[in-house]
Amino acid sequence: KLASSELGLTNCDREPIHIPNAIQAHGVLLTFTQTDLKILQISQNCDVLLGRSAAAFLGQPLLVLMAPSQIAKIESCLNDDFENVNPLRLSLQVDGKSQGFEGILHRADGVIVLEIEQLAIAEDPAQADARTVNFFDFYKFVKAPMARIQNTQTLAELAQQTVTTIRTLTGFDRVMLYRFAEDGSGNVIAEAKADFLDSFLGLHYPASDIPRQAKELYRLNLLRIIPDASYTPSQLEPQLNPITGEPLDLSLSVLRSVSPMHTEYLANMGVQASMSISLLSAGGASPSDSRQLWGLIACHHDSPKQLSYETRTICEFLGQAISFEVGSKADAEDLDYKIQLQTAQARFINTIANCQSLGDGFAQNPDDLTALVGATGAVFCERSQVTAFGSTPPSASIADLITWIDTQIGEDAVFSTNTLVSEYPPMVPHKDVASGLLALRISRIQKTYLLWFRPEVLQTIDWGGQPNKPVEVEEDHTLRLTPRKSFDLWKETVQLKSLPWKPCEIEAALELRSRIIGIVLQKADELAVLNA
Ligand code: BLA
Repeated sequence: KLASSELGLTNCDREPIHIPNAIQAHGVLLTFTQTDLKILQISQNCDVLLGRSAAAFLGQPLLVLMAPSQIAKIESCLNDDFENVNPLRLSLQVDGKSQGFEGILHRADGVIVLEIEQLAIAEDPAQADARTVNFFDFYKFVKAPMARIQNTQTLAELAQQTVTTIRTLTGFDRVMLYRFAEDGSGNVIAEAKADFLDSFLGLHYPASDIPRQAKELYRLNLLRIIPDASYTPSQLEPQLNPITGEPLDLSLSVLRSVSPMHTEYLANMGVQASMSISLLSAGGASPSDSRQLWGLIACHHDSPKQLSYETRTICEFLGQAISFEVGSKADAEDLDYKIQLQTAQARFINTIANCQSLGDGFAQNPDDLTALVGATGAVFCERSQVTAFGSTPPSASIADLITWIDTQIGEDAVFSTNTLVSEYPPMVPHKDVASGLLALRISRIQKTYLLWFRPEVLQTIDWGGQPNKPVEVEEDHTLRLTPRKSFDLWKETVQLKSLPWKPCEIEAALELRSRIIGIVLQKADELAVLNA
């Protein structure tokens, strides 16, 4: 196990955050055996929250803690899952007074884990009648928000409606929707926040801010809550699970202690409480094609904040429903984009079919020429005649570029890269227009080429709000543990790169090539007939 002093920015992925041997201090965790309900491990803060030290519980039957009727409830679920009993309403004697708690059960490493939390008494909309929440109450809380969410048309509207809904329901100061990209980085695509906070909208952050193993836990456990990030962790006693001799796997625990890297991050942001709701993608039909973490609804509060089990369940439920909506809206937007490419292509083919030469055709409809693959500039080159449209590197640099492209291009006559300037240094001065290149060779003999260009990512991202000053940090802070510094780190990772070319854009280029060849051949036939 890594000690916290050994943790750094380079080994975040290796911190075993599922076995911290400790929990957050607002609740008590204990484990017991399934066969005789004897207590095996308990967190040391039982003396504060339950009024008795660990020694009073260890080795004892559950009866030391709760009434026989409650034990009977647990026993009724021993061979099943605990969904029907969660949360257990516990009324416990603490220092001679009766106190209300919520108990949450799950299984881990061959034992049963019971997590006990004090009833939340915050301003919690779901709280009023949550004590006796039943199906109808639950339905009441999710019905209207779901209808509003389902009525949205675009992904952007859906994301905005989602953060507004979650903020109304929970009262967090800030609620954001993060979307993960293929490379594990992410960005804030929607935000609902209190007026006194600066906006994080449009901010991008690198993959390392939510390391791989943390994402894996958020895939298994759909809601993560940190009610008070300045807590002192409470150790489990004994440290190892007596049955396995190993640390207890806390992957599914709601109280799991937070990585010190992350508590520092929260502290640097001035955030005291946080909650994240997982959004998963649909996943494929085969078991290996499992559901991936698509994004997170991330919530912040500048003072400690706890939510009742019911409100958390409602949030988790909404998260699952939103996952489905988000997935279908994202697919629909992909489809819309493909249709847009096809439409541009159809119009473009039509233009060139009616022109004397390819060059004329390109000159007549340069907008569709670039739109057809989502580029910002294009160059048509025939023999050494260069015609440029939109934002491109200077014509004088094209001949050398094509000589280099000839060494890269494959049998399929297409070559694409989103790191042109690092692969071909002469383009460095032109990175603002040509960080990405999609090249098509139409005819090797005629030396006919079509090149499309894209600018560096940093020029193209939509800055949404004003991510310029999300948080102020001391200059001497050595670790990059704030969204502000993360954003700088993310900028480093995308420097000299363009947005990647999508498979559908590369296909559109290849399709264009075969259509052009078709038109050229047809024109040649017509000429041959005329000349005969
Ligand atoms: C967890 N990091 C998280 C979580 C978020 C972020 C949302 C989920 C937990 C939560 O809800 O609080 C990241 N939060 C952000 C970002 C913004 C934000 C990017 O508000 C931007 C606005 N984190 C780091 C580095 C490491 C790291 C460098 O920045 C590792 C060295 C680790 N982040 C880390 C770990 C977790 C985490 C380990 C899991 C915490 C846990 O569940 O125990």
